[in-house]
Amino acid sequence: MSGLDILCVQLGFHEAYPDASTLATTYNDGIYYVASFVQQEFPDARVEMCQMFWGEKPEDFPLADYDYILISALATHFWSNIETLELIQRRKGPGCVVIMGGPHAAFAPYEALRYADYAVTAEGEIPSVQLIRALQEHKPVTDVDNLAYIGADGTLTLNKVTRYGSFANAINPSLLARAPKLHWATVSMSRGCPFNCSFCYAIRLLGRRFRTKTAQDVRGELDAIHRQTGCDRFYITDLNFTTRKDYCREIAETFRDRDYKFIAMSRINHADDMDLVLDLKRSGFEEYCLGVESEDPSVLQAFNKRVDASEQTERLLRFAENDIAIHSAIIFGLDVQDRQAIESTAYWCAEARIMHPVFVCLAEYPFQDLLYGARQDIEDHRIIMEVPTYQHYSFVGIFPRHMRPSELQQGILDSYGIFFKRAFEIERRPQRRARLKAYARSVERGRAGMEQHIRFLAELEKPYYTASGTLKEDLLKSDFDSRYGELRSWLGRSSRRQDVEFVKAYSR
Ligand code: B12
Ligand code: SF4
Repeated sequence: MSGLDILCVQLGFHEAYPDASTLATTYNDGIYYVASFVQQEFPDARVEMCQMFWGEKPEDFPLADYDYILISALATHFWSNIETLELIQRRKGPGCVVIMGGPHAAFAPYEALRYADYAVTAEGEIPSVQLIRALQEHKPVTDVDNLAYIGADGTLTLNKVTRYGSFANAINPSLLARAPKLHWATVSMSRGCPFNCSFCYAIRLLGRRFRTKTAQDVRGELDAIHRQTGCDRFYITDLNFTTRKDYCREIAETFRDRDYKFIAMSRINHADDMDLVLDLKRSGFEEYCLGVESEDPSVLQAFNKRVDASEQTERLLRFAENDIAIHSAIIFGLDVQDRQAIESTAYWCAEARIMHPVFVCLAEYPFQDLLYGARQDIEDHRIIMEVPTYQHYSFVGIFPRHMRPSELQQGILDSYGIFFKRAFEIERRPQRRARLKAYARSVERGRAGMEQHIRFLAELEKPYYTASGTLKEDLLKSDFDSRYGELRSWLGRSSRRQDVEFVKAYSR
């Protein structure tokens, strides 16, 4: 398979709706793992990367010359770059195959396939290689794992879901050769998470089996990225990094002699083993992104979080006392959360000394139950899709039953004010106050987008709420049905909801 020309594209954010949180990353690692693996399996291929997060544009690449164009996107990236996707369609060579992967292709393959020949609906390395091989050898694609495409009969075809046992893939640092100064380099050390939180789309992408790379391989990978980019801060994208304590100890030991800093994702129970937290801290693990979600027991129960709400505050305070900075998404939008509940949760975040709460709106994809037999709490008709703010959680993307979407968005915006006011009263340590100030600045950068979204929502919601602010659900549903009824019937013909093996593999 010599001489293949392959372009990998990461679609970027809409300029009016940036990801302004302190965690905004400088690249998403998924496409880099796919590109690195493809390069490794096809050593004679020329694999290039176009990173729109850094301002690179597909039109600056010789689009007509590529045999394959691989595109990665979240929903917000997809709907913010329709023009770019159309441009790729126009300018690509006649034989070029477009493959789309990442979260949006996984959860809305029917949208991805408007601009791509194939969509990959879960882990992408092995399927990409299987697909390119099959196409190069003129073989059928029916056996390619995790693949979605429009079959000869015009229906959406969903191939089998495969969860892989181990993975030893590393980012090829040459793909980062044009990187600007990175504030984080994103990498994965493990994949999968054994929990099963109701809203979690992550386990649908990467599975519930927890698998790790060897600590030595991780060290080699990070050192190579550091040599290439100079970056010594790593964002570990693992779904639940602290799943296995022995692995954490090994990683801590492996990086003891390095001067790297890490942020990792974990669950709040990590606070129960302060010995491990401090051991990791000695190797640079000073920040965590925790799935706190709420302090409200009814919210936690609704999400199947399996944590004791009464211990949330104490555990968070333990992190603060040990100078560990906690980031967390705080989810609003459930029926039990009225304005008063939103305000007290925002205040509680400061009291519990979370350093970077991100107030977000509950979000879901439509048709997940229909297509995959997956749990879906928000009905199709209540989801606001096909806009640049789609699944960008800082922006309300649902029609709540108990308040207008614009009110919820206002509540999200006001939560930051409530949080910062109380946090500055509580935090005395200069380093923590400086962090809070920096965070307040990054939140400010997102304000214009939120205000713009409030205006958008206020127009959109007008027909659908009574004067007292209750959702006119029948009207909303009948409008949705007339708009998407045909799409739903078409998707219904591909539904895997009754396919027991498929459903089991999809959620596990
Ligand atoms: C870690 C994480 C973060 C981190 C870091 C993200 C990063 N890498 O830059 C933080 C906290 C910063 C973050 C922020 C956001 N995130 Co996030 N995040 C995740 C999480 C938990 C893991 C992502 C990850 O990197 N995994 C490891 C890599 C290896 O997996 P991967 O990216 O999925 O890639 C694999 C496959 O998808 C596939 N693949 C990917 N691209 C391609 C391309 C091709 C061509 C092919 C064939 C395959 C393929 O192959 C890859 C390797 O197997 C996911 C859930 C998940 N994926 O499991 C959510 C997730 C991706 N995030 C999500 C969202 C919405 C966001 C935000 C927009 C939140 C917000 N502000 O509203 C921001 C956007 C930031 C950004 N830079 O894009 C949503 C996306 C929903 C959607 N469909 O659009 C997800 C799915 C969360 C969820 N609902 O479960 N996130
Ligand atoms: S702990 Fe996190 S990654 Fe695991 S299922 Fe729950 S939300 Fe998903």
